[in-house]
Amino acid sequence: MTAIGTPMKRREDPKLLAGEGKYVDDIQVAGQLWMGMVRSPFAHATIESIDAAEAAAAPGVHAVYTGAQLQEMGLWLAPLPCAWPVTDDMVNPPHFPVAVGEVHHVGEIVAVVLADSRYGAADAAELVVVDYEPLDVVASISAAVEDSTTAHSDLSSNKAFHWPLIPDPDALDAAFANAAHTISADFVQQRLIPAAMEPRGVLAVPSPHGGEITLYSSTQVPHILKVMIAATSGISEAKLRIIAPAVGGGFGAKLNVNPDEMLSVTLANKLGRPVRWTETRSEAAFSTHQGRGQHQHIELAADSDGKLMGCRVHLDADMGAYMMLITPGVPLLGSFLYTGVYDVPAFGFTCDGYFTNLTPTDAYRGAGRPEASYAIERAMDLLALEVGIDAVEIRRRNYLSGGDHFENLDVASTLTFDSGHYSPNLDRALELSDYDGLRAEQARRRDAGESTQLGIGVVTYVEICGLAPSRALGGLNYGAGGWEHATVRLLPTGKAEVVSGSTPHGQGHETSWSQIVGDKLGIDPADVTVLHSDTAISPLGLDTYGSRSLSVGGVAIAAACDKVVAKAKEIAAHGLEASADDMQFENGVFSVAGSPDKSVMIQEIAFGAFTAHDLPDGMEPNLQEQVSFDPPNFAFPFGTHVAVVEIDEDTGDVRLIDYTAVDDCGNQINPMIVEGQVHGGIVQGVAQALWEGAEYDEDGNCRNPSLLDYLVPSAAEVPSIKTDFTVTPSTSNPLGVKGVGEAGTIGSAAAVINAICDGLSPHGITDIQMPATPNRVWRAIADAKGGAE
Ligand code: MCN
Repeated sequence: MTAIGTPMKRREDPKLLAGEGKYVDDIQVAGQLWMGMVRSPFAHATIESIDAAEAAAAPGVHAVYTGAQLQEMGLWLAPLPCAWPVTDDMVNPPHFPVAVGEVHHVGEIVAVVLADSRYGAADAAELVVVDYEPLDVVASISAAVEDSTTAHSDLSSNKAFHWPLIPDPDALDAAFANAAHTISADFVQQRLIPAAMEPRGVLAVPSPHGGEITLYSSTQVPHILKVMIAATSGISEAKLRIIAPAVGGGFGAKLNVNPDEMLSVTLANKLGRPVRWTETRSEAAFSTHQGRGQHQHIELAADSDGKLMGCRVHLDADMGAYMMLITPGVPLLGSFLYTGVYDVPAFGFTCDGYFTNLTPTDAYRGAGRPEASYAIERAMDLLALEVGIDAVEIRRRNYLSGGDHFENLDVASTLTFDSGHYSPNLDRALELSDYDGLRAEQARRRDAGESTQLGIGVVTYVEICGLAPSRALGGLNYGAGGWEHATVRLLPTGKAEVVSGSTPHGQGHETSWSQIVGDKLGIDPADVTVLHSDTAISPLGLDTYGSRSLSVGGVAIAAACDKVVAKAKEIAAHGLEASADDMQFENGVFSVAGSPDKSVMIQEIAFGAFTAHDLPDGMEPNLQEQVSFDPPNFAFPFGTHVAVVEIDEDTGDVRLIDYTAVDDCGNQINPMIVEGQVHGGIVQGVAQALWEGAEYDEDGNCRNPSLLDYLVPSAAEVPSIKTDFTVTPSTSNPLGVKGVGEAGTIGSAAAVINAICDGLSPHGITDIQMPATPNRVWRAIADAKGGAE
């Protein structure tokens, strides 16, 4: 049977497409109270007084609580958690679900109203009168670095941590001292506002007899949430059940422990009534963490042929107002990838994290890795210009291991890549994109002096994913492990049930996992039920992020199937009066080697294991096995992308007209899902390059919080994407798989900006800040021509 590798349609989709998905907001319970959040309109201010009398008296209002009152009620043992204190001396100001004394970003909650209806709660929240004393605001990374104003009044500096990774400082200095060519560049990774189709929402329901709480949350991380809420609130883990029902996308923004999650659980527990909240779109721009937010400085040293000798990187990273779950770890996730797919003998990376009075940052598709890929891939184009060779040639000359297939290769003295084979991947991308034809068309337009010029951008990215080895994560001060858990049951009727520790929210796990189980057990994938996203059903798990679900969780499922088959084989051998060593297993049938007529189907064994009438002596009944898989290494997918843009030189308008992606995620379980993941990921990176970016005024107000101003692309804005794949199996897991959930995003922003800069290179333009709006592009052209007319 070959379900693995077959492009099966996602079994999840018909229900979702028919509108039958049950999201948090669809779940109604009797007696529920709605939370209405009173949010700060100031980015930095002291709270002088709060008058909630009118709100409390409004119809349908049950209570209004300020932060101080909630603390007096003793609801929290500790502030909201940060699970990744990257250094021992990292500064981490307390972050309570409701502010006490001082607010640190626009949208921070200062009081919470509980009312009988959603709109009653929202209306009453408007009646709460808060007297603020505004304070000076740190509204950008630059202002934070300058440090003359601090984002937290009780801190003497905005700097939260300094994190160095310089394996050999002398070698790094020597590389730059002896280089024939050096380049130095600064890039801005603007803040991005995640915009999953389903906004975040919570519903906490106490059990009728009290003492136990079920939280329905639109989250990617029910298991992590359970541990963190228990640790922070003091409610026993055993009394908490977290359910992520249908979740309409997350993209990293639902990987957190949010004020609303803590508030709903602790208030429901206190009041004995269900408590709920669903964010509005505009609230999401303030209340849900944002992505990126970095200033990058990168330097490359190369010999006269353009062979890299050294790479030096410094980041100033915007934490926003507080450290959330993995805020400080995000920039470090990229730290190991600043040398890209290139053979760089000397490497150094430092990162300073800074507080600002803006919404906290945290994981967003790629989390640290698109940023790294952007810096090195933009810098490689600059090096090509400096050396005077083509963007393709500079890459080819520098690929790790010269493009030959390698396994377990140490990279820049930082970590070991599982496998890579870059040149064939590049070759396929050049062929599929008709690179030579594109260059010819570019030359024609240039010669003809056409107003619409062509730009071609090439990147070869690498990603670190499959987060992963618990020891390695511990070495980075991460507060959790990286294993994943799976249970596989063969039920009495021969159908299978899988309990998965990962938590899908658009990635098609039910389909992929049924393919793995179908093949491994030799049954029809349609006979496999996948259970997940409910901590009562799946008590062990570490959830979905970092493109880990297949390369860690899927592998755990495969291993659990192997254990089921091993046990079934013993039962089969017993029944057929043969030795287990002589048993063969193929397509769900056990047979005795050399006696094909002596056979039994796995479904029959399943029933026998259930009745337990005739099991081998000492064997436990039932066919149920579980595995916690902790891989020995991360997985490192890679790929080459070619972006083609048309630039209207009169208006600065940039159109992405063609995009080719040749990715390598090792062996594939479901090529159709893989392709969909690549498409979505690419569009997210293209959006950063061309359209998206949170803009703030000097008072820390977001100027484009609504989807009218914040330009999330639709299918109409992107060309159809040409995809193909090379297959370089991972050595980090027995399935040979690498993750793909973020891969498209890792290279695409750089590919698009490389294309724009390539198109503008005749003007001497070497960089355009993201997003490359028509205004920015037009101004760059005008400046290059000698000043804006
Ligand atoms: N797959 C495969 N073969 C491979 C690799 C993956 O068949 N070699 C399949 C897997 O079986 C799974 C899917 O592709 O069905 C994604 O697997 P994986 O790469 O392991 O990623 P995760 O499932 O862990 O998903 C997380 C990843 C992340 S980190 C973000 S952010 C993201 C993404 O997935 N957010 C998404 N993709 C998203 N897709 C949707 N629709 N919505 C989001 O919020």
